[in-house]
Parts: sequence; structure tokens; C-alpha cells
Amino acid sequence: MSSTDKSCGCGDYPLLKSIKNPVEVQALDKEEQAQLAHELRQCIINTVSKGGGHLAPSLGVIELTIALFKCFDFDNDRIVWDVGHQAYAHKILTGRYENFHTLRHKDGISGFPRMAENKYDHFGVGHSSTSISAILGMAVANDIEGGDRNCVAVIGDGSMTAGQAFEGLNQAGGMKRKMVVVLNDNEMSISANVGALSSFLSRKLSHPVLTRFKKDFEGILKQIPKIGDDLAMYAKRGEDSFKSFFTPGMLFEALDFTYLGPIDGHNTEALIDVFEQVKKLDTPVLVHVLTTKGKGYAPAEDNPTYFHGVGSFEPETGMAAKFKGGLPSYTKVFGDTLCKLAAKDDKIMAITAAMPEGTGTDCFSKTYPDRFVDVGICEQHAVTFAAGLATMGYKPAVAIYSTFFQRAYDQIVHDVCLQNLNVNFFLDRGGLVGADGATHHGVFDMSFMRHIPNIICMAPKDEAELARMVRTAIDFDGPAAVRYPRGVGVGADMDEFPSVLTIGEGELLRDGSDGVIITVGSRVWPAVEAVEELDIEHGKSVAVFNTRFIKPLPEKQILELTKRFKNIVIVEENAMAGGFSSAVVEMLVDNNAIDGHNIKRLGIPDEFIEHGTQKELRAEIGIDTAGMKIAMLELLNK
Ligand SMILES: Cc1ncc(C[n+]2csc(CCOP(=O)(O)OP(=O)(O)O)c2C)c(N)n1
Repeated sequence: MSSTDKSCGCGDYPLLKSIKNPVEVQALDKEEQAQLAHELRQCIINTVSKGGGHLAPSLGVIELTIALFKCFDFDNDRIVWDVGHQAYAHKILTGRYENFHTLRHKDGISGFPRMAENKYDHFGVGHSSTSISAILGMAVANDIEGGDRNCVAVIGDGSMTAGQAFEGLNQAGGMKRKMVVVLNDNEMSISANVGALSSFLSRKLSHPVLTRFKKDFEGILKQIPKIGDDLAMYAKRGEDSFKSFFTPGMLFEALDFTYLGPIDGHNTEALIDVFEQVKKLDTPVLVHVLTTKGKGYAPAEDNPTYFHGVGSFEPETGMAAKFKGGLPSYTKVFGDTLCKLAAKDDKIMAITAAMPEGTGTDCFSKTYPDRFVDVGICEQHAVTFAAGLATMGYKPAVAIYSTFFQRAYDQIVHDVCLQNLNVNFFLDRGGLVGADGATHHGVFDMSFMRHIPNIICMAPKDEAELARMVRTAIDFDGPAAVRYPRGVGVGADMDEFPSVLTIGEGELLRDGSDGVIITVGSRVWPAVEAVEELDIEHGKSVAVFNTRFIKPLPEKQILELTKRFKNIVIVEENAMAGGFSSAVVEMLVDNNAIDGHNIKRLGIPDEFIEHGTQKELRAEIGIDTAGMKIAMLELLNK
């Protein structure tokens, strides 16, 4: 692309090119709105097809985004997109069209709204169900200031299942604060949405059915002694109130929201009509919008779960661009191992918080449907639910991404560890995740688990060790956690049936005489590579010790090593503050074993790491093979 070319690099989009300011959307007529929707869709499909991203959620809200920009002025008004994975159209319309081709690339546009990125990103998101709380805060501040801002949250039906969403609704209804919640209901979370709320929302009674049912219902109500007449009177208030009694409005109106809907979320005119009405209301309003996930792109409409967050693909067919054969992902190894163990132990249960595919528990759900539970996007609940199961002798395996596990900190401490229950946590995406960026890196789990009594924490060096750790965790009679990285294994030989590890025992993978790298998890094999290169390139003999356990640390083995080696590099893919390397150093201090040593710690510094590939980020932070070599050479040359 030439430097003068102002297209996003993925096609020709005259209308997108011409919009310099989001307020210009307000001037578009009906035909231009349709053209805009078409161009947004094509631009998003083409861009995501090249570098991956959240396609289906973004395609589902194109008309909704246009209608919101048409009716609201986001220079003054405020908008919070829940999760923010659906905000690609918002990004394009708010001055990021020309750079949209950098989506999710290092130093490019983030995959989620970020306040630091653009003034129209009014709140940073990535974890779900925060939008109502945040927009309520903005609405209250607006009131205190005597402002006239409209405050809008857009939240999906999946994200609405989380407790925090209801905490927000509860406060907002109680305060009767003017604000708008748009419920984007596509009946999908990443997979099909689950739980009573989702069944409730999908009750869309057709008119003839309603009418017949209304008559029968009035009759039934009248038969109830004493209160029957009153109830029947309520039901008689007319078709509308009757309808709302049985449709989702009932729930939100009980929370003191004015309910409007359900509305066809792909009919821009209808949406505009409603939002114009909404602006005149002085109450909390919930606008219930029905959309199709992946709308306008047949492969995504047909398979919204696959296209929820997708890698690169052929735009014409939707086929994955690269054949992802070869090495198994850690996710799959975990899922397969759990199934293998569950075949021999009917007390094992699998729990996911709305991510069966992402956590590899989808195979378990098919093989052992009675022992599988998807709780929805409710990580805290998942942990306490598992604690309850454990009190009854079950061995729950709670499979969660490391980053979302952060939500459940108190439940881990109070409900699981304090009661020393046999709950097992399998934390996928531990470490740097790549393109999803700061909201999704799982770089705090070692820090927030290792100080909790009773729990044991492990991180595997490869897929074979992961399988052994899964078994070790389940066999251990108490809380256990295994955290493993995003991506594929290294091609390790798998046990026929995974063996059990000795708790708190590490392994000396390479011996040496000049120094030692002490590490764990994803950094172990890169450390081995580093010492091999140090040997070949610099004639240095460096050992590698894999602790396997973050807690309990293999103290004796590490203390033995410190007797032999003066030069020690400690490496982790976790925040150094309170993480693995600080655990090792604390232990050395407590054992008076630190004096006379050269120690260098490598890990995630005290800052949030943005998006980029895992390779780029590890290199930049200096926790890759090259970084370890440099660190060890510095110590050896001291
Ligand atoms: C706390 C938390 N848990 C899990 C996720 C992973 N996640 C991202 S989007 C999503 C589904 C959201 O469904 P919904 O709100 O209905 O939006 P849709 O994708 O259907 O538009 C999930 C589970 C997350 N972002 N945050």
C-alpha cells in the first residue's frame, strides 16, 4: 500500500474512506446507511481473514452500531461495549479505518476498546459483564455534574449471565438513574448460551399463541382463591402488559427498568426509532435487540462458535487458511487426559465457564454429559459450585483461562483453600497469549495462588508433563492448580496412561559447571536451548533445573544447586512481582543461601503488556532463548 493510499488495505470502501468523524454518520440517509453496513461488513471480513480476530460478534452488531452512531453523539454521550470483542465497527467509525489493517498486530489497533487508544473508547474492556457497572458510574458522575450525557451500555446475552451484570442492573434500577442498556441477544455465548436466563430470553411467543394462552391463563388465575381476581385484572391490562408478563420485559421491569423490545437488530430504521424514543425517557431503559451472530457472512452464520474468534481464513469460503496439523495444543492434551482419567474415576467432573471449546472440555461434555457443567460466564460461581461438589466426594476439574480465573480470587481462598477441598484448577492460556493483548495475558496466576495455604501449583514444560500434572492434581487430596500456555506442545512422547509426579519435586534437565537456569513451565525448553547455544557459541557449561512446582517449591533440590552454582538465572512467564522468581529468592533468603551469588530474574515486568505475537512479546521482554543467553552471559562475565 502506498503512503498516500488512505484505504484500510483490504479493499475499496468509498463511504468508510469519506467518514472522517463519527458525527458524520448522523447525516447519512437510509440508502447510505445500507451502503455503510455493507462496507463495514466487507472491511471487517477481509481484515479478520488476514490476521484473525472476533468476526462473528462484530458482524452481528453492524446495524446496531450504525443506529447508535446515528442517534447519539459520542463526543458528549458515553458508550461501553461489553467485552468489546464486537466493537470493530465502532473502531472503524471512530477514526481507525486507515489503520484497521493493523488490528491485533504489535503496535497496531487493539482487538478491544482501550481508553488509551482512542477518545471514543470510553472504557477499556476484554473481560465480560462490566459494562453496566461502568456506564452507571458514568451516569452518576454526569448527574452530579448536571450534564446532559446519554450513557449507553451494550451487553450480549452471554455476558448478561454473569453476576456482575445483575449487580449493575440492581443498583441502576434502585437509583432510577437515566441510562440505556442495550441487550444484544443472539442466543449465543461463544457456544450456545446456557442457563435459565437464556431460556427466558428466548421466549418469543407468537401472536396467535399469545392470544389463546391469554384466555386460558385468565381462567386459571380466576380460580385461585382470594387473589385470583386481582391477578386476572393484572393480566387483563391488555395484550402489551400480558405479553411483557411472559416475555423478558417482566424480568427487567421488576428491576425498575423500562423495557423496550424485542427489536430486530438488523433493521436500522427500527433501531433508530427506538433510540430516538429512548433519549426522551428519564429512567433506566433496557432495549432488547435480537441479532444473528455472524450476520451477512454465511460461513459465520452457519458456524458462529468457530467464527467467534478465528484465525486467518479464505474470505470466499471461510476455510482456515493454514492447515493446523501437527503438534497437539495444550488445550487438547488437557481435554483428552481428563477424559482418560474420567474413564477410570466416576467422581471426576468437568466445569467450564462458557468456554467448552476454548478449554478443551467439549470432548468431555460429549463423552460424560452427566458429569459436565457449563455454568455460563460465571467464574466465581464455577469455583464455589466446584467446592460444593468436592464436599460431596466429587473431584471437580475447573477449566478456565488464567486471565478469567482472576475473577474468582476470593472464592479460591475462602471456599476452596480455606476448607482444603479437592478442587482442581486447570488454567489454560497461562502466560502471554499474543494478539488478545493486555486484558487476556495470564501473567498473574502464579502470584495470586502461591501465597494461599493448602493449594499446590504446577506448570508443565511440555504436553507429556501436562498430562502427568493433570493426573497429579486430581490424585492430590486438596486444592491443586495446573497452568499451561496458549499454543501447541513440543512433540514430547506421551505416556500411555499419565504417571503421577512427586509433589514438590523438580528435575535437573541439563547439568553444568558455570551456572544454572532455574525455571518452570513454558520457559523450560527455551532454557535448554539457551544452554545448548551457550555451550556451542561460548563454551559455557550451564545447567537447567525445571522446578515443575511453583508451590511447594523443590526447596532441597534448589538449595543443593545454590551450593554448586554461583551464577543463577531464574526465569518465569509470570509477573515477577510476587511470582515464581520471587518465591525462589524468598526461599533462598529464608535459608541464608543468597550470599555470594549472582542472581538475575527474568519475567514480566511491573507493567501491562500489550498485544503482539507470543514470539514478539517474549523476545521484547527478554524471556526467550536469546534473553536467557544474554542474562547468563552477563552474570558469567561479571
Ligand atoms: C470474565 C470473562 N469470561 C470469559 C470470557 C470469554 N468470552 C468472550 S466473549 C464470550 C461470550 C460472550 O457472549 P455474548 O455476551 O452473548 O456476546 P456475543 O459474542 O454472543 O456477541 C466469552 C465467554 C470473557 N471475555 N470474560
